[in-house]
Amino acid sequence: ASLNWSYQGNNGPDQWHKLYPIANGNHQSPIDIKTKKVKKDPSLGHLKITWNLNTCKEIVNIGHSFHVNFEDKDNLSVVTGGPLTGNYRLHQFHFHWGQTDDHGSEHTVDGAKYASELHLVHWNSDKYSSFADASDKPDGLSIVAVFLKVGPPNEHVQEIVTALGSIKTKGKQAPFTNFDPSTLLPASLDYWTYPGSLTHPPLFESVTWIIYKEPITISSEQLAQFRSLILTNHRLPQELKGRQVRT
Ligand code: B30
Ligand code: ZN
Repeated sequence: ASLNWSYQGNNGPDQWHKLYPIANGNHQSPIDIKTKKVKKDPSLGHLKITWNLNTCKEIVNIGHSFHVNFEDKDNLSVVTGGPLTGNYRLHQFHFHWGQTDDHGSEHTVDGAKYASELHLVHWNSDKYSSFADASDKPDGLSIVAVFLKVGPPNEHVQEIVTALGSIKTKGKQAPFTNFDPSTLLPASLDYWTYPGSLTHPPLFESVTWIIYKEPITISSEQLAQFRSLILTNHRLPQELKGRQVRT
């Protein structure tokens, strides 16, 4: 069902619960990460990321954002290790941003907002047969998140920004190939993890979040290009409701 939720106005985030009651659930995302309350867990291993640039397929304007979609019929691009059991296959990535450079990330760190946040969306291919099948299961999805702070232009983000020129209106898509998303990762491997949800409808509580601590940079001009699609597309932090963030 194409139900008309939005980021602003009468169908904005504070109304989502009317059509999606899970919006008030116990495992909603994003959250504010309170670094003093994070639990050090020595049993958490390194995250193992194997992304193959040949699986990158197309870029699509979906109205409230744009997606870069990946071929996910086999395990060529996967994340495993860390908090995860088994292989999670890369399905798509996208960004969130705000109307001005001083906010736009979904997760916050001790209340601090970044200008943007990258989400690399993976599904559990050991247990489920597709993204759609996995997306409402408690162990169905894992999303790797990277914060972006304003700084020098990012040459890898620029490849994406340049492609936006060919998908200016909702529903448009263009080939986007040979892009290696690991060029968008920070140098440090340190991450936080917690159990949460999709950050917009259908808001399923199916996500093992993995959030890199170190941000990458994006320029003010590049953010302005994101805004030429939609002004803002982020949800505010939700209640932790007893969940534990681990590192
Ligand atoms: S997020 O990464 O938590 N922001 C969905 C995926 C990721 C997030 C939020 C929602 C999702 O699955 N939405 C419904 C299905 N999608 C297709 C898709 O592949 O992902 C349709 C859509 O928005 O319009 Cu996004
Ligand atoms: Zn997202």
